[in-house]
Amino acid sequence: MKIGKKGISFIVLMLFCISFVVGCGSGDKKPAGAEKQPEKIVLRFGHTTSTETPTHKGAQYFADKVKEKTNGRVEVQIFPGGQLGGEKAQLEGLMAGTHDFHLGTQAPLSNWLPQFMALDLPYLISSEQQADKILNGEVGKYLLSLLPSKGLYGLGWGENGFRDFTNSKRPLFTPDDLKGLKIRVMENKLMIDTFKLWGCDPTPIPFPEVYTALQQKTVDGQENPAILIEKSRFYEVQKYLSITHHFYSPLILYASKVTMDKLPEDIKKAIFEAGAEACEYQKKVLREDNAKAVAVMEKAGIQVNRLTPEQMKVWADTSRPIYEMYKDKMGADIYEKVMAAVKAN
Ligand code: EAX
Repeated sequence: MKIGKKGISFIVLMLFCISFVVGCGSGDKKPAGAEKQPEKIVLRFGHTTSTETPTHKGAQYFADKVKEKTNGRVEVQIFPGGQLGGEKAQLEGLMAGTHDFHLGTQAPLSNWLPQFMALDLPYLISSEQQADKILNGEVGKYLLSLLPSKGLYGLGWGENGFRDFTNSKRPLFTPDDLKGLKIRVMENKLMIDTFKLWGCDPTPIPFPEVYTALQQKTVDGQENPAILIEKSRFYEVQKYLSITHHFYSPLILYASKVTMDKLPEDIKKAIFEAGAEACEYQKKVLREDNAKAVAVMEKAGIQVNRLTPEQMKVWADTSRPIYEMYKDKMGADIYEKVMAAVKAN
C-alpha cells in the first residue's frame, strides 16, 4: 500500500498526540519508551486518637511500609482524631468498604463476634509479656481468623495498654470509692456490666467526644491506658488518676475485606506484611511512651494513687462474677481456651 505525503504527516501527528497523552497521564518524568505505570491506589486509614499517640505513629509506619513495599503504587492516607467516626463506626465503615484501615481496640467487636469478649475480662492478663504470648499464640490467631466472616481482616495485634481510671471527685483505692460516679466507658456490654459490679454509673461515649464530656462534666471520669490519658490531655480536665490496671486493652490493625479482596495479590501480600511490621513497631513505641506517661501527668498536677497488691485483689475479686456471667455468652470453648492460655503463660 502506498502512503502519500499527507498520510505520513497524519501518522506522525497521531504518534505525537498519543505520546503526549500517555506522558501527561502518568504525571511523572519517565525515560522515553517506559511502559505506562499502573494507576496509583489511594486507601484511607482511620483512628480515634491524636497525632501524638503510638497509635498514630503505628499508622504512619504502616503507611510508609506500604508505600515502600508497593514501590509507591499504594498511598495510605491517615485520618486521625475520629474524623471517620468513633471506633464502632469505623469498624462499620470497614465492613461496608467506605474506608480501608483502622487501628483500634477490640472492644466494639463484641457487638458482632462475642468470642472477642474473652479478652475483655477484667484482671485477666497481668503483664505485657503474657499478653504477647497469648495474642501471638493459639488464642490470638483463632480470634483474628474470625474477622473475615464479618468483612474484616486482622493484620495483627498492637497494644493500647492497661486501663486506669481518672475522675474529678476522689482517688480510688477500692471499688467502693467508685460508687455513684458517672464514668465514660467503651461501647462494650461485658465492660459495662463489670463497672456496674463496682457500683458506678457507666456511660458509653465514643472516644472522640470524651474530652468535652469530661470538661463539661457530663461524666465524672473515664478509664484508659496512661499513654492515651496523657496524649488526649484528659489530665487537664481531671483531678485524680488511679492506677487500677483493670482491663488489658489490645489494639487490632483492621483492614476492610471488601477493599482487600479487590486488590491484586502482590499488593494484598505487601499490605499484610506491612501490617504485621507496623503492629510490632506500634507496640514498641507504646511501651516506651507509656512508661513515661504517669510521671508526665503527675508533674502537670494530676494526683496519682497507686494500689497495693491487696487493694488490687479487691478490685479483681469483686469483678470476678463477670467471668461466669459471660462464659456462655462468649462461648464456653473460647472461654476455656483463654483461661488455659492465661494459666500456661
Ligand atoms: O483506641 O475508646 C477508648 O477508650 C479507646 O481506648 C480508644 O478509642 C483508643
